[in-house]
Amino acid sequence: MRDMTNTIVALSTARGRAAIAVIRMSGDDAISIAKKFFSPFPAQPNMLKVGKLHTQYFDEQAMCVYFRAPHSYTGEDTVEFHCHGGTAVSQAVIEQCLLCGAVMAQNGEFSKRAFINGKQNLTNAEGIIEMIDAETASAAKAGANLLENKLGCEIVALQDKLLDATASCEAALDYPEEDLELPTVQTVKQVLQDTRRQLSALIATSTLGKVAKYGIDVAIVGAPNVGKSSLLNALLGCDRAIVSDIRGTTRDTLSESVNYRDIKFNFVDTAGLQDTADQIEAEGIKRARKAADSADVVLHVTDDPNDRSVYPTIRPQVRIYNKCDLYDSAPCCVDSLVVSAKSGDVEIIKQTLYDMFSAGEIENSDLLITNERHLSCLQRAEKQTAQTLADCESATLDVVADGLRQIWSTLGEITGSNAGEDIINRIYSKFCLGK
Ligand SMILES: Nc1nc2c(ncn2[C@@H]2O[C@H](COP(=O)(O)OP(=O)(O)O)[C@@H](O)[C@H]2O)c(=O)[nH]1
Ligand SMILES: [Mg+2]
Repeated sequence: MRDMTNTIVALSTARGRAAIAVIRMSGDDAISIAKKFFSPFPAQPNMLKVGKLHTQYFDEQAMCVYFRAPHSYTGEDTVEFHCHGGTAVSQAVIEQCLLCGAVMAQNGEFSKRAFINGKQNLTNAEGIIEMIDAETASAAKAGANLLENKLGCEIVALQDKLLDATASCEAALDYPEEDLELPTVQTVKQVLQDTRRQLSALIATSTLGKVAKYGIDVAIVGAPNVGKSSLLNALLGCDRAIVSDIRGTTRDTLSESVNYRDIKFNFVDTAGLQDTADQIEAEGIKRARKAADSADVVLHVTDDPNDRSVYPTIRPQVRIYNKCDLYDSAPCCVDSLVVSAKSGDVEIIKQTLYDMFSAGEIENSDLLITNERHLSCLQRAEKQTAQTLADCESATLDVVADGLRQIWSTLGEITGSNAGEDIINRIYSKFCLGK
């Protein structure tokens, strides 16, 4: 592990031209280093103070605030300089910090120190990453819930009950003469059944969690010239794909996302499906099939009201009858959504998909599993719970106690109370520099 005793520095705001830049320094020497070139240094912590920041190249009018350990993000003494933005100023300030004894921080090192100093757990950290990466309100909300430690609290509560159960097993094993074995197994079974129920409920939220975090992948497929590309443009509200009445215009897949309400839709327009001798078109059709098979849902577009064909895919599909403007009265297609890409009104498609994936429930959901690492720990813990429940019937109490410890430890990987250094490093390396 990297030396935690040195003082680290990094730019915390985005690089490039901007109104201000924030440079953050954390560690035992942060305050003494800052005092060497910023004056007047703030008289007390947590207060921004205007002053002169002296660099090798120029003096900068800046603001400075410091936080005393442990009352800072990292849990260490921390200093922040709020300077003019742009590359040269922040670079000069960082150089000044380095000259006076700081070292460059690594990606996520401030947050990693916060973790090591007990200021945050791994789920908090992952919540921060999800919030920074969020492109929709629902993705940000899922991150905020993690940051608020909702999952962490639920996991710790589960772990507490498992620990109590383990303790009662150990008591029964230590004092066999008291004849505690039978009542202990009954209590343990109850705890395991409750744990299993809670784990299954958490795992079940991951379907909606995926929608909140990544959005819904939608492939648009169908015969040539039915209006797939026109539909994509209408769904996006912009002229993205080339539209023409020449068959085979779209040869490659074309992906574009759009937010609808608080959800991201990732649409893929594809080459029209037909028998073809053209090698490039054939490749396009292959890609279309692949896009359909990896989508969450397939829009099977047709311009023939009598077409009842089903697109061959294992994914759910919605039939879209396009070009309804060609008819005086729109034909009735019970099992299709009737639209006109030409008119641009395709709201019904987005609304149908939104409802199909219960996206409206995201807003009211308290906690969604959005992180694959969490999901895999929960699934592993659930398997171990099922096994330990089976052991309650057939194995000895020491085997059951072992099982309980295993579940406890798997759950601990989620919050990081029991995570290996490689996992911790992997998570924090995903952070930006300066976070
Ligand atoms: N009348 C009418 N024509 C449409 C509509 N959508 C597409 N078209 C026309 O159908 C032809 C093929 O459209 P395009 O989007 O390229 O179809 P694709 O091959 O399925 O991608 C073009 O001439 C479009 O202008 C529609 O809703 N109404
Ligand atoms: Mg097309």
